[in-house]
Amino acid sequence: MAKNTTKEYDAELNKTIFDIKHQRTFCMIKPDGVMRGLVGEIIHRIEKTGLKVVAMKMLTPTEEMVKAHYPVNNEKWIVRLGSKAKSGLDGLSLSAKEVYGTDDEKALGENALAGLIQYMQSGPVVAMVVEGIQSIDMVRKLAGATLPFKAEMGTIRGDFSVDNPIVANVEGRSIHNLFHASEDTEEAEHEIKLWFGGETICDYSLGSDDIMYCKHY
Ligand code: IDP
Ligand code: MG
Repeated sequence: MAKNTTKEYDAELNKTIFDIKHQRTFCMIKPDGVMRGLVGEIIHRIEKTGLKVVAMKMLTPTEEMVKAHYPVNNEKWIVRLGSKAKSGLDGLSLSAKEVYGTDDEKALGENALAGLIQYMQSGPVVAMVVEGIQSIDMVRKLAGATLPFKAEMGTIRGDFSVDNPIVANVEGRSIHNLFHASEDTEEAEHEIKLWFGGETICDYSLGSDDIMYCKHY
């Protein structure tokens, strides 16, 4: 039977709720977001939901860090990048061969990855750890779809970017989509460790916690 008061929660359930409330994700304002002066706007959107920034820094990533950040040796992920490039042609009467010179998803993915590695080193980024209820999915929702021209209005990528893989790939660069967010728990753990390993993740309460939730942990 469902338990309906916090007093009834047993220790195990308490731990589950604690883990949900304190889920951590990694996100990053990419160089185009910083150079367009959107740092405050993007952080504001995260904070407005009730999620909490618990670590943050600005730096220009090295090639080594970018290659450690993205799964550059994962063929499945590279093919997925290629399929995203292809999906830029959806609804257009153009073929991948015509526009990109190939319709091979691995080749398209490798091409996109080369541009991505350059793009991520092209200026300072703001790296963050964000904590809160299902923060991984929440921050992905705030980000919007990878391809800006497909991202819903109301999302960071939808509201502030219009890039399209046809243009990006023909120009030999990455899609400029302002913002990165971990896709799942495995990515979040890897990225938090990579960018903030050995550094302090802050522990504090928000004033709004009292209003949003009934119980503190
Ligand atoms: P995500 O950032 O939404 O998680 P991923 O598929 O993990 O999307 O791709 C990583 C990044 O690679 C994207 O955010 C974007 O900057 C870039 N990218 C994705 N597809 C393409 C493409 O077709 N051409 C160029 N860059 C791309
Ligand atoms: Mg991704």
